This record gives sequence, C-alpha cells and structure tokens, in this order.
Amino acid sequence: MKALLPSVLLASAMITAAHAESWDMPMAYPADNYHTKNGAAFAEDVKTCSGGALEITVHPGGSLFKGDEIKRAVQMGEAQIGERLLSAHANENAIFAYDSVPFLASSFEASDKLRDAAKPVLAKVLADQGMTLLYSVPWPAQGMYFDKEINSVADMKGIKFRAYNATTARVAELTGMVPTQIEAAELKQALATGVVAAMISSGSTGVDEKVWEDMSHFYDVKAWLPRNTVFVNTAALEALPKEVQDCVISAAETAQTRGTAEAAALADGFVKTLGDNGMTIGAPSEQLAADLKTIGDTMTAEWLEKTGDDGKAIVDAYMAK
Ligand code: PCA
Repeated sequence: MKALLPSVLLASAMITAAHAESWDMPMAYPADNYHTKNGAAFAEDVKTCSGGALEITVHPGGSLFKGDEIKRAVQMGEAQIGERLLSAHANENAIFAYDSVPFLASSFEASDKLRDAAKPVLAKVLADQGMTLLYSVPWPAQGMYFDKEINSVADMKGIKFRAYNATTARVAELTGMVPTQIEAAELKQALATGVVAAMISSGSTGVDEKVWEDMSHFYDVKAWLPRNTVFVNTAALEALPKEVQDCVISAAETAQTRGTAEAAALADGFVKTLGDNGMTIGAPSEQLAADLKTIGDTMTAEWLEKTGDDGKAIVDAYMAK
C-alpha cells in the first residue's frame, strides 16, 4: 500500500498539470518597457504561487489586441486579463480619467494616494462591466514635447498634437493645437511622417520611441501621472480554484509595489537620456506655467462636473490622505 503513495501523488500532479489554465494578457506598450516587464514578472509570480496551475502569456506592444481594444477584449472574455491606460476610456466614463486631472497629483507619492482614494469607485465601475481591478502602475510625470522652443500657449497655435486620451485631446483644444489620438505603438510612424509634431507624455515613452529623432524640446511640466491598470475578467477569475484566485491577487499586490518603485527609480534617467540624445530639457517659462495652470483649472472643473458625486468622493478622499 505504502509503495503506491508516490505514484498516486504523481498522478494527481499530472492531472493538475493537464488542467493548467492558460490566460492571455494583452499589453499595449513595448516588451522592454518597465510596465511590460513588470507584467511579465507578475505572470512568473502567478505561475510559481499557483504551482503551475495558471499560466499567463503576456502579449506586448498591442500584438494580440491593440491598446484601444484591450479593455473590451477582457470585458468580452476574448482575453482573460489585460493592461490598459484606462484614462483613454474617459469618453465612456469620466471616472477613468481620475489619474489625468491636471496638477491634482504630480509626484509619485501623491499619485499613490490618489490611486488609493480612487480604488473603491474605480473597482465598482469595472465590476459593473464584469471586470476585477488587480493593480495599477504609474507613468512618470507628464511633460510636453515639441519640435521647437515654446514659451507660452500662444506659441502652440496650430501645432499637430498626438493625444493618447480625452484629457490630452482637451489640452490640445484649449491651447489651439490640433489633436489626433494615436497609440504609442503607432507613435514613431506618426512623428516620422509628420502626422503629429508634439505630445504630452513621460520621458519613458520619449525614450521607448526615440522621439529625439523628430522632436527637439521637452518641458517637464509634471501635469499628472497617468496609470496603466491591470484588470481581469471576473468570470475567468472566479472559475479558478480559491487558492489560485488568492495567488493572482497577492501577485498583483506585489506587482503594484514593484512597478511603482521601478517607475520612480527610472524617471530621472529617462529625462537624462532625452538630453543625452540632444533634446533641450527645461522647466516651462513663467508664462507657459501660468497658461497651463489656467487650463488645468478649467479641466479640473470640467472633470468634477462630469463625474459628480463619484469624482468628488475621490478628490475628498485624496485630500484627506
Ligand atoms: N506614456 C504613455 C501614456 C503616458 C506615458 O507616459 C503614452 O504616451 O502612450
């Protein structure tokens, strides 16, 4: 009888392996971006803590679903889990732009507080769409890129501007620029062909896309820190054994901490790399800073108006932290 035991164990291990779940995790940014590497590390952690019962395959660079398709794909269960810049879906629900309210939270520390303040509302909005919020990681503070010196909003008139969400498109409108929404995966091409000549983004994306080949000036205005958010189809999560669900949740917590630390550690180096490659790096002129502050105030009021009680709850909870 005793001798049978190991083979029984072996058989049950084989059954587990045979029933290993495979999930696809579409991501929109390049494989060597820290968000994507963090997602890959999360997938590794899940494999380990689930004892191989759940394998997550990361698909970087919009290769499985393009950035603007990822949220819907997860909602529909075409992918079980995914990462998305949720603020790009603010036209559907302005709450998704909580991380892009100009000058509300413009340091990593403030951004973490805002994330925690927004968590209950954001989790509910996603839950109502059949998705579970797992973790989010900030981009470094957003600066403005141009192909010439800019000292005021008046200097921006007519510039073709790459937007990545409704907030950036609104900045363009309020500054007299002409916005076109373009995913990071298509950004290089759009710059090279002159479709756009300016944008708001972090040093991270500037370095990923070697934007010094097409733009010359970076103004570190620290407008906000947008986030990439990882969420899972709730039915897919709940179909897992309880211990595997717990493993996903705890690996997500680890990923959020690791990714946030990584973003903070890398931020200054990205801006330095822009300079090393010939870009002029500067703080905005007094006039430009004042102009942007006025625009920021307008946009904050617009966001609060659109989001009503939910937006107010987020800002109140944030201010109380
Ligand atoms: N990079 C992303 C979003 C914000 C950022 O810093 C992008 O430009 O698409």
